[in-house]
Amino acid sequence: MDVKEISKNLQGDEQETIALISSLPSDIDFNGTKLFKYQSCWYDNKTLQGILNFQRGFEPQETDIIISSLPKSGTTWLKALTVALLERSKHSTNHPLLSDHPHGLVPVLELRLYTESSKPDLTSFSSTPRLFSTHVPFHTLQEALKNTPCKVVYIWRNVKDALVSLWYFECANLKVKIDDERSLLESMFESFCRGVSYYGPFWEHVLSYWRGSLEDSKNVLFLRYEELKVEPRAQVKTLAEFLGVPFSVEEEESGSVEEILELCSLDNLKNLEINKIGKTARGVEHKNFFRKGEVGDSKNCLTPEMEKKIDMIIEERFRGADFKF
Ligand code: PAP
Repeated sequence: MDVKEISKNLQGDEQETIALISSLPSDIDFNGTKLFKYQSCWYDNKTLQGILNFQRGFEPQETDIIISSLPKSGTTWLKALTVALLERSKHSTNHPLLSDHPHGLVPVLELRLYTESSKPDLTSFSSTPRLFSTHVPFHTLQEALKNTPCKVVYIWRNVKDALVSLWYFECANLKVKIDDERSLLESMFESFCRGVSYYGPFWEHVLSYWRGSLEDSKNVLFLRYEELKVEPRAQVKTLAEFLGVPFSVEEEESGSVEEILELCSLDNLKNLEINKIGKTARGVEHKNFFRKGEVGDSKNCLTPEMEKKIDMIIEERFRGADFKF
């Protein structure tokens, strides 16, 4: 698709948009999709349109909460936990998680709300706080937030596990057998290592939020999937405090933390009727978002050479950052 076609769907500022997209470097990812490099990360044209609309048109409110992640890094889990934390006093029965998938409850700004327009109708998000999500890196998000001190929660995951998770997800969506698609994993791996991958390179992404959390720890929380797996209780309490809804002593004593963890557990979410049968607004089957949720599962799929190459890239790119990786 050429730049003129891309600009066709954009609202306002068309000349500026044409000039902007024409000036961007482009490349091809593992499945032949043309990606554009914008603010140091890569997007297909539709996502890029959504991002530009989002940056131009979003009117943030100080009470907004934005969940952010690279795809396949624990987004669904974090969305469920956040909804469960915020809604815990309101819903003893009829919980929102029983009637919609976490992605339905917390839409992705650039992939759902801002795809067609820089002024989507957000009146259905009238309750406070408004809860949204994004996959864009921190610097790109900041432009959309326009200095408004919203709460941003970022989750990231061992990139080898995220890569393998993405492979399974693609195969499930394409309804192809994983064993027949080894070459797909190899192509994804190449794109991933080159840094030319959807929303990647992962190192730009993770480091952007890491720096953001160091600069503004009051408003940016940096979580890790593996830590949430190892010490869910402590991590969920940290999340609740960060969001301004800490657990009271009575709640802790009555088992409220455990209830939320159980409600949002992989097994529980996977077995909810709504997640067994439904589809997202983009047509993805809800069940495809729930698989094993294991730390280190990539070992079963990547060759030792692949692992070594990713480890070397991580080591080099994250050198100097003092977080566990
Ligand atoms: P998304 O980017 O498409 O939203 P995301 O939710 O970030 O996907 O990641 C999906 C992974 O989270 C899957 O990992 P796996 O392929 O290694 O199994 C999925 O199983 C896992 N996951 C989903 N829900 C939960 C949960 N409640 N607890 C733990 N892991 C979960």
